[in-house]
Amino acid sequence: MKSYDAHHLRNVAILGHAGSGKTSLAECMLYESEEIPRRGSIEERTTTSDFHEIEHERQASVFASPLVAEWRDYKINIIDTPGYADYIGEVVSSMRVVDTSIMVVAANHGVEVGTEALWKYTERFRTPVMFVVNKVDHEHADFWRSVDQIHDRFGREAVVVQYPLVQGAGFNTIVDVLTMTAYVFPPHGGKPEKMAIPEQELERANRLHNELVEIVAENDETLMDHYLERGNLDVEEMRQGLTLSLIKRQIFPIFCVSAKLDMGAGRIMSFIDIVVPAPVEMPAVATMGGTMLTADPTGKPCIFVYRSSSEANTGDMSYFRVYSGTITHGMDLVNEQTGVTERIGQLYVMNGKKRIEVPQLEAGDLGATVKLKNTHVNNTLHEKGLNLVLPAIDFPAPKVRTAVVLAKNGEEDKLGMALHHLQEEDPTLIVEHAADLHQIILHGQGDMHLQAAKHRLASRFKLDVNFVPARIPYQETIRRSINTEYRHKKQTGGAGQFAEVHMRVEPYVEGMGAPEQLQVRGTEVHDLPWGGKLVYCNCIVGGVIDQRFMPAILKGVMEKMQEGPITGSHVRDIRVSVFDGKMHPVDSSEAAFKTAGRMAFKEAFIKADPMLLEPIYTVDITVPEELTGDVMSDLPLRRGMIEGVDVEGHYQRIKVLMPLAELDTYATVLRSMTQGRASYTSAFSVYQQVPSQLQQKLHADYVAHAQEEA
Ligand SMILES: Nc1nc2c(ncn2[C@@H]2O[C@H](COP(=O)(O)OP(=O)(O)O)[C@@H](O)[C@H]2O)c(=O)[nH]1
Ligand SMILES: [Mg+2]
Repeated sequence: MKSYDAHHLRNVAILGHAGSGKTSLAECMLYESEEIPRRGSIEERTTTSDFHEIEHERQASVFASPLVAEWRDYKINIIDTPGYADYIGEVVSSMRVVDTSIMVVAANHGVEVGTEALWKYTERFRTPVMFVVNKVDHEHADFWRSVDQIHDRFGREAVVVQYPLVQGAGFNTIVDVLTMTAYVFPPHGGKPEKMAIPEQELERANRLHNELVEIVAENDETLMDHYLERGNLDVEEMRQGLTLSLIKRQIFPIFCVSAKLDMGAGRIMSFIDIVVPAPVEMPAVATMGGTMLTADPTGKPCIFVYRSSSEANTGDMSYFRVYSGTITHGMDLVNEQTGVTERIGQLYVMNGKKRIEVPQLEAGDLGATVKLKNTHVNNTLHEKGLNLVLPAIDFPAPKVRTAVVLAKNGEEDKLGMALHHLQEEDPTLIVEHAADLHQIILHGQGDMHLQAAKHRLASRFKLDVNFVPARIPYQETIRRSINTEYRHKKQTGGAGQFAEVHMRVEPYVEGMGAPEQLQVRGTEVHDLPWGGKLVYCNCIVGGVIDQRFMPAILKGVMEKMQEGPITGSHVRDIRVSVFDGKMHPVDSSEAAFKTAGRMAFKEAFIKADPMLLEPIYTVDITVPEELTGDVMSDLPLRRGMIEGVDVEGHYQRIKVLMPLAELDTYATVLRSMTQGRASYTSAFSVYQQVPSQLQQKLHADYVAHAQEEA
């Protein structure tokens, strides 16, 4: 494949609700541009884009697939993205490096939840958008209803460029009101015959044509002048005007296709070539230091890595966009984040699992190379001597979690490495080695996302794992002050153990006074790694406990703070004052005092009105108006505390505080309650008291399992 410059490159991402036909459309584009000899289908599991086993099993895309089509004098880089919200990470990283979004809407369903969610991302990334209404051959296709919904949800800037002459089974003609031509397709699709628009359609076609011309003219003063003078715009003026309006998001043209019948993809590619902005026409990209990068092939070489993958088919690859300069095989580039110099080996463009070697990649292009050793997603690489960092992709925070356990022991190291790999490839998958919970926890975007990770562990890394519920990181504290004494005495064979400790255990609050009626000789304040404090006061008088045993007592207390008496959870916000005790001239030792310290603390804690705390999250739920009532009335059942409701277009946003214990199942609950039409984000907020009944139950469970000996 030859090298293309930034005037002859186009970068598009195909977006849309799951099942709208993105992968099928991409397949048509590859087939029509003769990139592939045969058109694959979802049903036969033969598309270029969905080549992973899991995608075949599910008959749906899981990964974003970089593809490439050469159409006339242009190279179109296409990233086919998955539609399910669970794989949003793949969409976000793709959108970061393309210029234009193609939003596919299925004519039989119209605007769906996914369409709306993805629309928000096009706003965030400020990409031009083309709508493609697919499946106009479908028996329930309603192109005009889809257009109405697009207008309603995304504004009047969405304008019809094409419409089907007849929908459903009889579909074979597209009326194009930009070229004012009817494209009539042969029964098996492909190349259409250009015909005059039928007489009876002319009125509608002319009206739509004029609407299109007017909106283009409105967006540019010079064009408006010409339009007013002549009552029309010539072809070149229309092209210029459309490109400018697309860039400024003042127009969202609507096209129609049947990907199933291969009717319409060619015309979409021609529009992409001629009208959709080239990388050079897009606004310059600012680096973190404020340097502006334009798609200049003679500029300083600079690339940004947006994706990394490890495939049996292709090997490990790093995917990047060239933001400036020209990248050639064998070039040395400095990774600004890791400081390492990487030699770029072979350069490729990808068509699904097929790698096509290219001699060079110019500014504005997308490409791949064999995985660079010390380079990760979000890294910027550039020529030596520069100092450029492109802004990182802002991946959405995880929504669900599960604990991972190996089906068989002995593969712990392998699992650790495999999980590291998965996280490297997919930054929306977060691996947490939760030492306090004794679990490895996987955080992801949804159940399907986690299941895909499990599938990948099995297929790519030959690791069999099970998912079990993630434990809740409860915390324990007390509400009352208690004095206690504990004597540890043991005679085992010759040597004995002896230590007696008297301590006061109190709830710690910021700014509290010194321990009453005790003489404080020293105070240590320990910030606990899990939050909260332990304050340790030495109140020993007359040397009843030797100074050298004081740290041992603290150690014992700390041991119990790590694994609290109520549920084995971390303990926080405690003041311990050791004020009396006894030693034995021979049998006292650090070990004995440590045990005495631990046991004294435990006994005091249990008597000091202990309280269990649980993590509470702020949950921000977005739900279609008509479902708000259902969602709101369900929240109290999940111990949700509603904080407020806001209106956002056709949606309502409910802000609610919810315990993590409930949130863990909420993704599934909300999906089934709203057929997937609601979504949420969540973030840790505070620790709050667990209801006493639940505390009693958790304590009983813990006591039944835990055994402790002094
Ligand atoms: N009737 C009809 N079905 C289509 C069309 N395009 C795709 N499909 C079917 O819709 C389903 C989803 O297609 P796919 O390309 O995987 O959608 P994606 O999830 O958006 O990538 C598959 O069963 C396709 O065969 C079309 O133009 N007409
Ligand atoms: Mg797909």
